[in-house]
Amino acid sequence: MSKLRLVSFLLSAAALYGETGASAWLRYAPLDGPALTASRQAVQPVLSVLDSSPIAGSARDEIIRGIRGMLDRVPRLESGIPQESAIVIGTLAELQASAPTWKLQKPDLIADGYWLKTVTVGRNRYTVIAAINERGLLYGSFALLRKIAIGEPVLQLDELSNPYAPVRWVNHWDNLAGTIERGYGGRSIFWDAGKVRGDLSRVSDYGRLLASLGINGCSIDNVNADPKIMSPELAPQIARIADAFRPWGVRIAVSVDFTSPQKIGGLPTFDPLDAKVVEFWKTAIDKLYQSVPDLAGVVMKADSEGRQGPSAYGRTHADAANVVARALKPHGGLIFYRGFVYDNHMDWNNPKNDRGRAAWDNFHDLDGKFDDNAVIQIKNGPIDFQVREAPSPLLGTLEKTNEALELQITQEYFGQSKYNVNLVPYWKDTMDFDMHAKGAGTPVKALAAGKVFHQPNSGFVGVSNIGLDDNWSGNQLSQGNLYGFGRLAWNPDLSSKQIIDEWTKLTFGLNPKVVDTIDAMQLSTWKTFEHYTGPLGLQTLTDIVGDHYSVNVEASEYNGWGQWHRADAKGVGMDRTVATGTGFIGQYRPEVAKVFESEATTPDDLLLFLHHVPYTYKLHDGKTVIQYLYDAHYQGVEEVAAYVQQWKALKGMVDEQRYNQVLTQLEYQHGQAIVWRDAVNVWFEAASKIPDGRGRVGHWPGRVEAESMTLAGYTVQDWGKPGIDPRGIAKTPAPGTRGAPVGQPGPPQAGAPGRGAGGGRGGFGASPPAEDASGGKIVVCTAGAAAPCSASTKYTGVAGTYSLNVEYFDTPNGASHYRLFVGKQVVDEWVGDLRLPSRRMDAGASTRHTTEGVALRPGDEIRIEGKPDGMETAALDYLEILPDKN
Ligand code: GCV
Repeated sequence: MSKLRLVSFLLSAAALYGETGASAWLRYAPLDGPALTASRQAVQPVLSVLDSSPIAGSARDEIIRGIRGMLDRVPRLESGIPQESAIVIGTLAELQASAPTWKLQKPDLIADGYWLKTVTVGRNRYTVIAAINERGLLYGSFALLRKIAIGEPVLQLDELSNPYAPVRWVNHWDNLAGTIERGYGGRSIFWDAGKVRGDLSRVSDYGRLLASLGINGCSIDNVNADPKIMSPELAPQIARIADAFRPWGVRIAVSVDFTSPQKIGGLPTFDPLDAKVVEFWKTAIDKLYQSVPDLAGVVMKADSEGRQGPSAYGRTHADAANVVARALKPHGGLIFYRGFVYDNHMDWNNPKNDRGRAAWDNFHDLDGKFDDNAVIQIKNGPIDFQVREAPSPLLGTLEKTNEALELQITQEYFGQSKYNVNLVPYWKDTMDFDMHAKGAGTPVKALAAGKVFHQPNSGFVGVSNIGLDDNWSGNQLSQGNLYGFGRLAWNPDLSSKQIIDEWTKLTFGLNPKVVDTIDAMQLSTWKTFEHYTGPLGLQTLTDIVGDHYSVNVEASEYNGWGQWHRADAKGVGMDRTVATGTGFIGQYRPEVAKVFESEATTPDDLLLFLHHVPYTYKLHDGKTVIQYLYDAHYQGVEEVAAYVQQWKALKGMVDEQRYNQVLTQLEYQHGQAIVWRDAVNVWFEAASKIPDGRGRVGHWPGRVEAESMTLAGYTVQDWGKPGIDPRGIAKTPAPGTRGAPVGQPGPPQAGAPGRGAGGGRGGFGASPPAEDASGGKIVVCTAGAAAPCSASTKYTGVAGTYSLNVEYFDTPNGASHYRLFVGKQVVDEWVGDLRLPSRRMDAGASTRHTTEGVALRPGDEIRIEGKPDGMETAALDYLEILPDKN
């Protein structure tokens, strides 16, 4: 065995034992079998790079790294056109100069695009990576390596790939302190304690990941911008980030605060039409460009969620965007002005109020008033990245303005880093939606890319999900969302299947069983998540005034944030029709509005997003809405349970470290899906008073409520009766109470997980909703660690082997210790030390511990002992005794 082979062998053996996920989809794992043979035949171990730019240098290093990793060969570097078979990287101009006889021409190649072309000259075969600019060379190199890694033939290539849109950016909501708003992958790779980090090696690693997807821009600070980002002392530090990204062709942008002229410039005003304000922006932007000459531009959030904007002076969003656009113009920079503008203090009692209308209401009249380097950045849905929304009508409205589609890669409302939800099918759904903006055939993707109305500065922006965690995104699988965003931004015509399949192969290897299992799972996760969190367009029924994670059916109601679903005793859904509702549907072009206006033609999965219907309303298949809600939640749980089993079947085929991490994640998600199912179903059954036709809701086989067990030290806490908040039941609210939510929600806190107290029964400080606890009650141990508490029950079923599920509450303020006994024997023990998003004892903290294979006989005593820690009370919800599946 050669030395190199030995090294690769050891590396691959180590890889099977453990991978951290740090290499993400750029693992370049050694190939074997036919894939290795075919690629070794096709890929020449000689490389010549005609271009001398640093970006082409990255391409060169990447090709060497990739071939070395996958094919166990170290390519020899040559210059010019080698007289032997080789990989040749060069711009078309360079290729034409060095190899005029090849007559390489590709008139349809555009900036950043690449052409992979095999040229045969005599006995020599050249794999050519051609482009018209440096970035194209890098992107083409990554494309070639991707093909090799996923086992595609590369012997005879003739493949042109141009980017679908010029703008392919990621935004970061990183705070200068180093925290990340809605970030679940650790602290910021850019910032720490108000400064740019000393060690930016992760930034350059990240640049490499972005470049592999063709992403060419990255904003480095939160859109809830800290005015200090414009302070002169930060400029040279920001320049270091730009330096780290530059070899990867990624240009940086900064998010700026609209009040900067006042807060940083010391002016008495930030009125965009004031001459001094105009001067401030010009000078400040000029200074930034002195430090970062290739700055891509700025991002701005104004008049939104407590941030000040042009309305302070009666000015328009166009006035606001243009004052900055004009400062950027001489440098070729763009401003991304966010369309996410709405009033978060709306009167919830007024049935005509609708946050969904806000983006269109704010921007459609301004079409044509924005400068040509201003881009309106529009979230995919009119509310806020919910599990399913109709596409924002504003996307189909602007004809004379650049627009960009904003997607959220970070899973704020999708279980954060705890759940496995692949968002590619969701994004595809939006991107392919025909807005009929110019007759049929104008899908969102084409509008966002500026193809329909010929806007040159358009494209796709994703709110990124990465941080300093080894695996980037807080878990192994969420990396697939960054990958998917990048691939879609490059080519939204790719299918979900193709993108997910590529990612699976790159991330977990080519074993067909592994690939088929993960592909099928990832393709279905969005719908699974929808089933147990927000079917029929209900949106995510999550704690929107708290952690945006825990189930909390009513958190969206009775407050000004406007994520209302208006479920009451008779029906559910937002009436957004023109005829009787908020008129939102009228914001679509007539062809789309016609479909949405009628309940009969609205697709079932958007029904409750667009209509208020009685619980007995029949869906297209004849099932009632209420029964569908019950069934979907049961279905979602079964689907997650199946993921656990499917993943277990991959044991030994995925390295142990990632195998175990994913298994733990899926098992946890299964427990949470049950919590969601029960809370939502119990709430709707209580509200509608229509029982589940299949008799499941409220009847859980094998469940023993903790409060009904024999308790020693534990005391019972009663969370009340599930159902509609009295504010929703009151027919005529007392004078003066209309529109006065309890505890006005505050603006979002940078880096904090919620929006302060108020609204529904959510928010910190408020007691958790009754349906968060099985039976509305839990038991808590307040005796302290010195005197553990216990809850016991006598087993009365038939003898056999069982799984024991203990549902307990894991809060961040302690690590309680649990022991599970059968008779005198300890059959399991564990510590409640998960880092969950939930900050209080509620559904988000409710956690399931499963002990499989426990032999039970009638009369056995099952005892759970809980030892509290810190502020955590070793609280228990229930014990469940279920026949063992294995
Ligand atoms: C950066 C939602 C999120 C906020 C985010 C905001 C936005 O409201 O909860 O954290 O703020 O969207 O997109 O500006």
